[in-house]
Formats: sequence, structure tokens, C-alpha cells
Amino acid sequence: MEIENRKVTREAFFRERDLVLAAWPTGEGLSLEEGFRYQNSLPERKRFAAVLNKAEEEGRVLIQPRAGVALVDEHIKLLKYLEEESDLLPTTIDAYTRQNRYKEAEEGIRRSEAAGHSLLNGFPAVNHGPEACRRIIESIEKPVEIRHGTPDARLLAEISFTAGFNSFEGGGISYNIPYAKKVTLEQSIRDWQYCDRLAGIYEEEGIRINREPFGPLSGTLVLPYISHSVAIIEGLLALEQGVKSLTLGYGQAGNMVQDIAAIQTLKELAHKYFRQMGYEDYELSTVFHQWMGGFPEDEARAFSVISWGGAIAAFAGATKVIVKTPHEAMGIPTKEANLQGLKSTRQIIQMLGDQCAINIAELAREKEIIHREVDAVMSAVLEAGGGDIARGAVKAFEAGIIDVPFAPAACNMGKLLPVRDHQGAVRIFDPGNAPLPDDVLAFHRDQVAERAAAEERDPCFQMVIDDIYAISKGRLVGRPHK
Ligand code: 8ZB
Repeated sequence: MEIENRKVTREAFFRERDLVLAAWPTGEGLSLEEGFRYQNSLPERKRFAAVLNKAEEEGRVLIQPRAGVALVDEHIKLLKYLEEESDLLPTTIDAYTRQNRYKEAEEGIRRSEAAGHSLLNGFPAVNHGPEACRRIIESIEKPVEIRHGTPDARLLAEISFTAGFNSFEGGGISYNIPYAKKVTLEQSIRDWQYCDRLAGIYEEEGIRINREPFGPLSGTLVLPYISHSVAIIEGLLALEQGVKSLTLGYGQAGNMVQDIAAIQTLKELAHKYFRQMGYEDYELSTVFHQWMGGFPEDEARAFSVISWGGAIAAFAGATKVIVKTPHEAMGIPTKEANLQGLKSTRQIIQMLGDQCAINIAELAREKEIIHREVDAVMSAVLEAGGGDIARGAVKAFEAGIIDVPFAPAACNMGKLLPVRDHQGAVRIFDPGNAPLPDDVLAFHRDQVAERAAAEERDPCFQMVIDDIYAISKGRLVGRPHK
């Protein structure tokens, strides 16, 4: 399949649209005009991009949970329960819908009705259809985003935008690499160009759809430069299709300096590459994800991890933070646990909101490293694509120029291995084919060597394994037991 970063023509879009809408009965005859009419009728407080912009201007950190159950009324009840403690709300989509398995989602709805509680791990928006989904937007006084993990989200996007949702998570790389095994990047990037073009068509009608590439990727020891490169590429792909409101994300790694540097450089680097590629007319915000790796089972310990994430979001000046719950180690949270995660996050953010930004000496070094890494990767990606960022992205994954640690996708090389340094910052243990400058690679080696010496062991795969489990066992760095 040929792929390029070029705006999909209206003709090509509408030809494809007929096929997209035919995939499930709720898509049949879906009217764009009806979507435009309804989105235009929404008050400012229900417009995601407007609320984000205001927070960004005022320097406030917004908080947002994850939440979704099988049935519409129960889902509305859940969101209403979380509404007061949230600034932004989600509708988290179930795993069948994410895989376009609408028949099984239908079965899940029927069985949930019979059981009297949700038997799906999210809200099956495609099956419920635009009118039923619109009841969510009508019932909730805050903006609601569709959060999912869908390599081919074309029909989901159509139904969501018609229903009145005006923020949509995901992207052609970030919803493939961590979420699919066998979908090619050409395919998922193409399918997300459709989603972005659809958002662009709403934009042409004056309706702003906020788009949020999924920052954390595998959520497992992902170095900032890797997720930043993906976020910037997905941002560029979205801008080309006419998207104007972008929220770029990063998943907390655990070391304070590295995490603050990551959020700050994400914004700086995104602006730099967007402008360099000729895009001026856009709004940019950032999202910080509280720790996405393994959590402690003990709820008191989990709250500590949650609050630390809230603290870093505040120090770093992220526009919003996605909140975890004390049930993270167990599975989908109860509504009560979800609310508790929000409250503990709110408490720390408000306490830190009045304090000045952190400016410690190590921050400058950490930011400089990330800048140099992203610059090296972006230039290798562009070169691989002959100047085209979409083609470059496909080639970059093939060649291991971008290599996401611990990702399931077959199109990801999986040679690069991360490990924590002595202070717990995520560094490179094995660079695989990463195109980083020699002195940057030497820096990583030195940082890892310092830890290895302190632990009196050679840097080894066991160290990586220990790091993956460390936070769930109560520490940041996976030290050997003495
Ligand atoms: C990649 C995101 C994973 C996180 C949470 C998981 C995990 C998934 C739901 C949910 C509340 C849901 N998550 N689905 N949280 N309701 N339906 O997303 O627990 O933290």
C-alpha cells in the first residue's frame, strides 16, 4: 500500500465514507449535516478545545478520569458520579469495539442487560449509535472525550462526532504499536488519516474537534524521545488533514527531573517541528498520564503513586492529567475508586498550583538530551521517507529508527531495551538500531554503568525485569535484594 502525508481529497474521502458507514447498521445514512448542526448547538462549556485553551491560558492543570460501561443509562450514571470532581470526562470504549467486533459487542450489551451490570470493559458507542450516544452529551455539563485503542476507528469517529463528542484520542502509530499485533502501519496510518480528515471537515464548518495522540505507547519504560517522536509525527499527520486542536501526551516514567523535562520539551519540540513543516494555525496542549506501568495492589500505596503523578503534572505545567485509581492493579475500577483517584489528584494539584515552577540545575541537562535525541530521530525519519513523514514513519519502524520497548506489534522491531539509571530515570540499555549521536549513547551507557557499579552487578536483562516490577513492589529502581 502506498502511503503519503497528503490531505485526503473530498472525493476520495466520500468514496471511502460509503464503505465505512456500511460496516454496521448504526452507520447507515449517517448525516454530516446533522453532526454539524448538533455540534454547533453545544455551549462553550461542552467544547473540549475551548476548555483546554482556557486552562492553558490560565496555567491550570485539568483532571480527567477513564470510565466506560456497557449500557447507556449506567454509563451516564457513572459519568454523573465523577462529574463534579473532574474537569473533563471520558467515554472509554470496550475492547470488542476497538477491534471492530460489533457482533460480539452487541452480545455483550444483551448479556449486560440480562445480568444487570456491565459485562464489557467499556462503552460500545458504535452499537449504541449516534442518538443514544447523544444522551450522554445532553446529560453531562462538561466536555466528553472518546478514549479507546482502535487501529481502525473510522466508524467510531463518524458516530462519535455526529453524537456531539468533540475530542477523540488515538493515532495511526499510537493506536497500532501498543494495541495490535498484525495490523500494518500503512493500514493504520491510512485509517487515521480518514479520522483526521473527518475532524478537518468539521473544522471547515467552524467546529473544533480536539485530537489527542496516545502518548504512553506500551506504558513500560518508554524513553521520552521515543514517545515524543511518535507524538510529533502524529501531530504532523493530523495537521495535514486539517486538525487544529492537538493535545500531545506523555506517560509518567517516575523520575522527577526526567518527567518535568519531558512535558516541557514535548511542547517545545512540537512547536518547532510543526512550524518547520509550515503549520502555524493550530492550538497545542499537553497531557500527562499518571504512571501507566504495574501498580501496587495495596490501595494506600497506590494513592501514593497517584499523588506523585499529580504532583509532577503540576510541576511540569501539563494542561491536563489522566488519573489512575486505587484499583489499577485489580482491573476496571468501581465508580467509588475512580472518584478517589480524582480526589487525591485534585488535592495535590491545588496544593502545588500556587507554588512557583521548579527550576533545578539538572532539568536543563535532561531537556538538552531529549532535544538532541528527538532531533536525531526526526531527521532520520524524514530522510527514510524522502521528506514525507508518513512514509518515513513506516520506514522508521521497519528499520528500528523508532523502536517502542515492549510493544506487541509485529511491525515494531523490539530490539531496543530500556533500563533505569541510579536515580531512576529511564535510559537505554541496548539501543538496537536507534540513530542517536555517539555522545548521547555514551551518556546513556555512563548513567547505566553508575547504577550497575552501585548494585555490584553488570547491566543485564534481569535489571530490566526488576525495573518493570519495581513500582508495584514499592520502589522506583529494581534493586537486587540484599
Ligand atoms: C491504556 C489505558 C489503560 C488504563 C483503564 C485501565 C488502565 C480501561 C476502563 C478503564 C475505567 C474503563 N481503563 N478501560 N478505566 N473504566 N472502562 O485504562 O484500568 O488504567
